[in-house]
Amino acid sequence: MDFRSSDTITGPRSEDVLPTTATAAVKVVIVGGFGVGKTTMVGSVSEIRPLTTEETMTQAGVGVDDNAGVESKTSTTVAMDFGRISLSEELILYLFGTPGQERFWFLWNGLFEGALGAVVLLDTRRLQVSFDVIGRLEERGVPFVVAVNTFPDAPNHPVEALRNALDLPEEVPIIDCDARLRTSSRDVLMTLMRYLHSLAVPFA
Ligand SMILES: Nc1nc2c(ncn2[C@@H]2O[C@H](COP(=O)(O)OP(=O)(O)O)[C@@H](O)[C@H]2O)c(=O)[nH]1
Ligand SMILES: [Mg+2]
Repeated sequence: MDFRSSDTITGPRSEDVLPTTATAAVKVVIVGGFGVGKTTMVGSVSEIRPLTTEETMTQAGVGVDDNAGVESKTSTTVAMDFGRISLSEELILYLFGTPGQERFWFLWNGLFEGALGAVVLLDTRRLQVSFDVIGRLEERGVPFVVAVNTFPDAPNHPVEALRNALDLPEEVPIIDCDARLRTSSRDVLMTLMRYLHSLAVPFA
């Protein structure tokens, strides 16, 4: 397995050291079906070099993993992606990207433990691949926002149509993003934090 960012252990790099002003650390999970951009988002937004357990896909996955629509994808996240971002001088988010394929879902319980919230990434060409994760979050009571990742030939559904298709309540934020861009991914996380805040302080 290729732990790309931890090949040599030489002590902490300066970017890895937490700012002394940090007072709160929050765990956030990035979820969604296979190939929706989870690894990309953790990578674009993380201040530390993200740890990713990406493996080259092999024949063994043929017929097991559903990669319809993302046939050009040659690697896949086996266990998880891990990154970190400071949203302010005080607030640090630890990001955990979950594996996309159903055969790795046994890892999910641990990944959700202690998570304050989640980002559900969507590819509008393949909405159905993210249905299941939404159900799982609802079952576990983990609050989430939905981020529609912009792929070039993806249909552009109005937000209300998406809300209906996903059967989401009015208050759940649905926003567009480009997971490859740091600013866009950061906006998604800010939206999640504002949403979590609104749930904690309903009448503020
Ligand atoms: N056009 C476009 N491609 C993206 C975007 N996000 C991810 N990709 C590509 O989509 C593929 C799947 O992304 P990846 O992050 O591995 O998906 P994961 O399975 O959810 O971790 C990769 O080839 C990415 O380069 C995006 O916002 N726009
Ligand atoms: Mg991945």
